[in-house]
Amino acid sequence: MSYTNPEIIKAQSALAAEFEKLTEKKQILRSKTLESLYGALRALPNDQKATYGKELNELKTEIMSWLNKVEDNQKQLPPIDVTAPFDVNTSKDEKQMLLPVTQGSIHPLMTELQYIVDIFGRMGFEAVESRQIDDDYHMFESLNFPEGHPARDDYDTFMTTDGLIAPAHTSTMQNRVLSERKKNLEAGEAIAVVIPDRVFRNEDLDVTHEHTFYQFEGVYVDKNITVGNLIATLKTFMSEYFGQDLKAKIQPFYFPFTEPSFEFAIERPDSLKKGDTEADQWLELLGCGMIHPNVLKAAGIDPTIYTGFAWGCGIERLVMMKNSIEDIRHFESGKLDFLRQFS
Ligand code: FA5
Repeated sequence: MSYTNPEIIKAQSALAAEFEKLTEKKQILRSKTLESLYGALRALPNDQKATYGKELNELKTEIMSWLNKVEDNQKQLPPIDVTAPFDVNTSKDEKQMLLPVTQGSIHPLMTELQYIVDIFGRMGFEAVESRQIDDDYHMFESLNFPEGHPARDDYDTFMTTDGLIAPAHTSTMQNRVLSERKKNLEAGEAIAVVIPDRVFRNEDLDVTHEHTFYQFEGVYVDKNITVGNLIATLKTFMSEYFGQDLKAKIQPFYFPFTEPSFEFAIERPDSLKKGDTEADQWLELLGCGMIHPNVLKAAGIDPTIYTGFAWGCGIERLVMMKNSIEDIRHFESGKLDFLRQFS
């Protein structure tokens, strides 16, 4: 295939070289080179998207043809007994291979998660994965929720019989990232981390509430950090993510691990409007605030020298806003007609 875009031409030969070296050939679909081309597509002005996107699709088709070729070469079909009655030589597995197969695609939440991490990467934030099982210290104690604190009820989640917890928020990672990176501060550098992962809650389900969903946490600490830095960071992210300036509202809230604490909401599109009251017009996207001095102390950071902010944002709700998706439960439904709209 011949391409005209210099970026795609360069990526094509880099991908071909990468493909040559891979033992697990399918890994080529996860190549950073390919991902960054998709990242670049999203960042392009609308009038350039069509040409670039067309070449990118052609490149993807070319890569699929490399994979198909490898698969064909690997297929060693056993000799057929032509005298046998119909089909007896075909094993169940082989029959499945003969059925028409449609190519799968990356789940829209994972594509968006990657995009979010890319944006923060460009803003100087390092990405760290959270975890799907944790302990009471990280989920509560280190976040200034002592035993018996009433706000623990807001994070009602699943527990194993021996007391391990399926985290209800990505804040469960705050103490770890702060403790591990306090040396950055001593070296005169800020701590700037974004932490995406799956979280779990005992929740009444509705169009904007799931029991299992994705969040990304942000943690930033340095000298002289203020609420102004927090708001500027979130607004920069939101306008980059949505590609436009949005009507946003920041209102006071309470979290044990931030002081002051806020909720950040943006105006709901019509498809997500619930009713006519003022509160119905807004969709809460994230919780945020200035990291509580006790949380900094628990990580060995002196709150009289350093200050910082943190936030935790629901990824499904962001994607819903961007694509006017009316029900959060579509994401986990496995409905192909829903998923195909994103491939
Ligand atoms: C928290 O989870 C805090 N950890 C956020 C935080 C982090 C505050 C750091 C301060 C500093 P909250 O419970 O409000 O806060 O959830 C944060 C976001 O997750 C919500 O704004 C929403 O976008 C999303 N979210 C919460 N519950 C659900 C749910 N059941 N289904 C889908 N998204 C949800």
